Amino acid sequence: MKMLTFTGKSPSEALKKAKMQIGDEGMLIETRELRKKALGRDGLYEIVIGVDDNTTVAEYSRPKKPLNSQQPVKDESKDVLFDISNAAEQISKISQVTDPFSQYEQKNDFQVPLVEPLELKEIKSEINKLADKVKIIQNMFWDEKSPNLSNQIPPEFSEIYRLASQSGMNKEHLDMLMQVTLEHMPLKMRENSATVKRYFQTILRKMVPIRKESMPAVGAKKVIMLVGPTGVGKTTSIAKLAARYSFLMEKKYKVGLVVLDTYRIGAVEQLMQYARMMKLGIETVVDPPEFSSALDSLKYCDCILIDTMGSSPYDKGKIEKIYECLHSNTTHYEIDVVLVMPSSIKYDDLKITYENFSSLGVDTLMFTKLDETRGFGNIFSLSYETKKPISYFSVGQEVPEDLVVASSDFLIECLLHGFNRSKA
Ligand SMILES: Nc1nc2c(ncn2[C@@H]2O[C@H](COP(=O)(O)OP(=O)(O)OP(=O)(O)O)[C@@H](O)[C@H]2O)c(=O)[nH]1
Ligand SMILES: [Mg+2]
Repeated sequence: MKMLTFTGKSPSEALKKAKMQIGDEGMLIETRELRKKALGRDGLYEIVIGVDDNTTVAEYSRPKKPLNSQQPVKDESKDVLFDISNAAEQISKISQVTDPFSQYEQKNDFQVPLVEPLELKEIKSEINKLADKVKIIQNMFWDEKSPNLSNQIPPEFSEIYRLASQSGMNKEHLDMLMQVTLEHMPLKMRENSATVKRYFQTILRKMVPIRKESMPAVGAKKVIMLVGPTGVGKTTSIAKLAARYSFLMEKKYKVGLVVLDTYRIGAVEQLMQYARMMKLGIETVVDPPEFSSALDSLKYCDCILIDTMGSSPYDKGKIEKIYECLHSNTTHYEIDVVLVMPSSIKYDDLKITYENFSSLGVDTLMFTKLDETRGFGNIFSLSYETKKPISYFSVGQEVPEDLVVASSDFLIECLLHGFNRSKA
């Protein structure tokens, strides 16, 4: 076997040269990095290809035979099993580049020539670059410019700036995020809006506080109280959670319900119906002193879910009643207070709502009606501002399926690309 050496700015380029001279007959023996790629300087790579002694090195012309009828490369050594086409794939993986000249594809166990020649790929790549430029130009006409940052925002950032500002995100948060992205993003990544968007998406994900769902250990309890304005979906969410904990998880938990909402005719009946359907214990509380005994009578349960009366942010009386219940709790159960808010209201209104309920010691946030909303920046901003983690999302009226355990991936996907049920 003869050893031939080829060099190039990348392993792919070296392989391309090899392919031009010896076709697909050789075997990739080794890839070496002779010089690292640095700013303003190309890298230098060397590949060693083993070829049969009889192979003549010449300008390569494409084999006439279809590849699927060619002989596979002989298996001479366990370490060098790749033919050149396979090697290209391997090198791409090693050097994290896409193979710019792979001219074959796998179909039904055979390698067949790709219909897409190199020139076409190059044209496609040029079109992509052009499309990116058009997108950038379009985005330069964004309506709102940041007074503090507009001079510094490069055109490649305009798409994410537009998306984020249209999402209802608080303006200060948006400017701060742009600043962080501009400061920390590696220069190389700024070249096109797709990589800028990916980087921005990663930063956003890291900034959303999320509470991982945790279930009680043997003997322990999970007690959750849902509080929030009227009509936001508290009772529906209690029903979804009850179904999730008692039937839908790997382990089935014993669930009990408590209703504090005895103000409204029908409020108790709404939850009673769910309790009957799922065969769950349910207790009603009219006055705060009854609260502890209601919890106590559900002590056989692993999870206790407490529904409360909806209170307008300006109705301090109802919030005080809930407060009294929480403070009259003589059991040793720790109660997780979940503030439920609709995603359809503006950031400023979410903030007022949060402030009004904060006296209850909010532990986590739950956002409902994501299916009725377009922007999700308000959710991002509220959780970022309050540092309160999000525990669940409600994405529709259906019990139990329209409940999503919170994740930053899901929220940021909604924020940048809109709500998509299939990504929940
Ligand atoms: N589209 C949509 N509707 C929802 C969602 N969650 C709840 N709803 C609907 O919102 C309405 C009010 O839901 P409830 O669960 O009664 O709200 P609540 O917060 O308990 O209301 P009050 O007890 O009156 O304060 C119902 O028609 C629900 O079906 C959701 O995520 N998306
Ligand atoms: Mg209710």
